[in-house]
Amino acid sequence: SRLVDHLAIEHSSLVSSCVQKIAVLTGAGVSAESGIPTFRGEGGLWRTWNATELATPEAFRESPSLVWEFYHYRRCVVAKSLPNASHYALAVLQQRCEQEGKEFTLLTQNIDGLHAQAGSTDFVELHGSLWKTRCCHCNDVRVNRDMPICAALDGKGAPDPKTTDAGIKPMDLPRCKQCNGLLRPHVVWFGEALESRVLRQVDSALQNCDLLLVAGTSALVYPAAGYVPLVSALGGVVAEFNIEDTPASRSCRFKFRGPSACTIPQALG
Ligand code: BJW
Repeated sequence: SRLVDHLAIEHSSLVSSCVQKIAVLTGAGVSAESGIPTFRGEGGLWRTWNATELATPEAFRESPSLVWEFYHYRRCVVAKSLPNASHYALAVLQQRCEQEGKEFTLLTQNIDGLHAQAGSTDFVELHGSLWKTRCCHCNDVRVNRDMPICAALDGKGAPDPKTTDAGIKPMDLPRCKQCNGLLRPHVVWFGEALESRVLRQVDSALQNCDLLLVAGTSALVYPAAGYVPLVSALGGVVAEFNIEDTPASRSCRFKFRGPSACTIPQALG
């Protein structure tokens, strides 16, 4: 569109001249065109559950079997998905910034790992990873790409609302190789704090940030929801890529409306 062309010109001049420090914040919308449902949009339901209702420590305490079924399903969906043009364009932007001696940090709320698959490096996973587990007993964190992650989950996790819950006994759910404690996905649920190492990386990325690109997030969930107003208040320029307005939009100088797999490559082109 003409708006995008205009902003692309603005953007390239910004990136090539005065911009020295760039941060990117991504959310579920950037993976939507890879076939991964967002939380608050269409496809945000799993069985009769709103996805965000299962992303809680309470849900896991109440039914570890149900929550593991949900994450097993999502591992299956992501394992079959590929990065899209927005993931690739951000990986290229990182390379370009590094060649030009600019500071670049990608902050993602997504747990799917598609940025890595597209070639991004050293990015910060604010909400953890679908491909890591943590022991509820000894806290051991490790990468786990086993499919299925345990025998009892084989063939389980169907999203259809008529599906009967598998009701897997805790002893048959994923268990820790060190201490046999119950494993959980190494992700950040509501009410849980982000890792302090992650929060330090965010602080350092946003301090004196000249340009923040924010893509595919509803900007409703804190602390990430606070990053756009923060950068804007500190004098940085914010550009938003989303199919619709969000609470962050008012703090954004540039708004690229449309699917991020189109708008990000076009704007960064
Ligand atoms: C497209 C598109 C396309 C679609 N192209 N765009 C301050 C005030 C009020 C509350 C709090 C606060 N501080 C903390 C809280 C509590 C809570 C919170 O924020 N609640 C809000 C609901 C109000 N936050 C927390 O609990 C956080 N912890 C914390 O802050 O600790 C300290 C603390 C604790 C307790 C009290 C106070 C302080 C932890 C938050 C963890 C969030 N976890 C989840 C699950 C992760 C694991 C998993 O994936 O299963 O993270 S919830 C879910 O939401 C997930 C996402 O990363 C996150 C954000 O969602 P996202 O990515 O924005 O997706 P959607 O679906 O919401 O939006 C998609 C967007 O894409 C839309 O805008 C579409 O338009 C767009 N889109 N297609 C471009 N093709």
